[in-house]
Parts: sequence; structure tokens; C-alpha cells
Amino acid sequence: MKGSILGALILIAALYHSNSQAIPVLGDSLYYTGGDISVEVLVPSASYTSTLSLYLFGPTTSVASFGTNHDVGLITVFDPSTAGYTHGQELIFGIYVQNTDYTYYMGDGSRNPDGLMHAAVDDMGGNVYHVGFEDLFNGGDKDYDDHRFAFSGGVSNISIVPESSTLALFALGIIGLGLSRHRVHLHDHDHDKNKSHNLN
Ligand SMILES: [Ca+2]
Repeated sequence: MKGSILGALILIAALYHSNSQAIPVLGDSLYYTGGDISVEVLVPSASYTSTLSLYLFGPTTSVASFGTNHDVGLITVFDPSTAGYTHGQELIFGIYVQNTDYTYYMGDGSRNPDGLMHAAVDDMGGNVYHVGFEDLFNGGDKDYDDHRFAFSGGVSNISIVPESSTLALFALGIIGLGLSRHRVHLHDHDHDKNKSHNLN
């Protein structure tokens, strides 16, 4: 039991892992926390033009677009739940670079055509996240500020445990308790049997 409790604690710690830092975190993700999200186009440092969109994977479809990196100051409000996003789900934003016809996504590099991470998340505090994208195949100069956007509202860089997983953990705990009680009862039963055997 000690082992499984420790395992559960490690699991909880991993699920609640926060990447809250003062510096941009390459390959970090944003998760949906419900309601509207707000996206503002920040000043870019690239000459290329890209469109920022929110995607659903498997198959990949764009469910909302938030302007190009040159629409500085443009603010778009969108409710991801209208596109099927659920609480706790990773929000997969990506830039479609018009000049090269490549799309690069936030998060893990395996999603991208060159297998590299292309976005860095900067936790600004107050539930505001600045995300900078690198727009060149193979990572370019890796400064991750070619296309920059500010995300706020129903977003977080903390991965939240979905309710079903929390319930599963509780269920495992209850089963664990049940098993240890069962063991105690078996032990008592054996003890009684021995007693009665001795009486005979
Ligand atoms: Ca760059």
C-alpha cells in the first residue's frame, strides 16, 4: 500500500506540475480552463506573414483564426468549447506561414514538419501568457519572437487533472482500503479457526 500511495502522490504532483516561470519556456503548452479565451497580436520581429489559428488534431482542422502576425493590436475573443474543446484539454495553436506554406504548432516538436519545437510560452502573471513562434524550417535563429501573441481568459500553462482521472484515483484508494480491510478479516478468520482447532 505504501508503494501505491507514493505512486499516486507522484502522479498527482506530475499532473499538477506547473511551468510558471519568469522566462519563456520552449515547447510549453496552454490548457483550456473554460469560457472565452482572448488572443491579442503583439509586435512581431519577422518579415514573413503567418496566420495564427486554433486547431483540433486527428484529423487536423483549424477551428478559429486570430489574424496575422502583422495585425498588431488585434484582439479576438473565442469560446473553444463551441469547437468541441473540453476543460483541461491542451489548446493547440499554430501558425501557418504564408511565405513557406509550413504550419508550426505549440507544444511538442513531433507535431511540426521539422520535428522541432517552434513556440515558447512566457507566463506574464495574472493569467496572461505571451507566446512567441519561430517561423523558419529547422528552427532558424531560434529566438522564438518572429510571431508573438498574448493569450488570456480561459487558458493556463498548468495541466489540470480532468475530473474522471481524479475520480479514478479516489476509486483506486477506496479499492485499496477495501483490500486491506479484507486482509484483516481473513486474518481474524484464520485466527478464529486456529482457536477453534485448539479447542478441539
Ligand atoms: Ca527567428
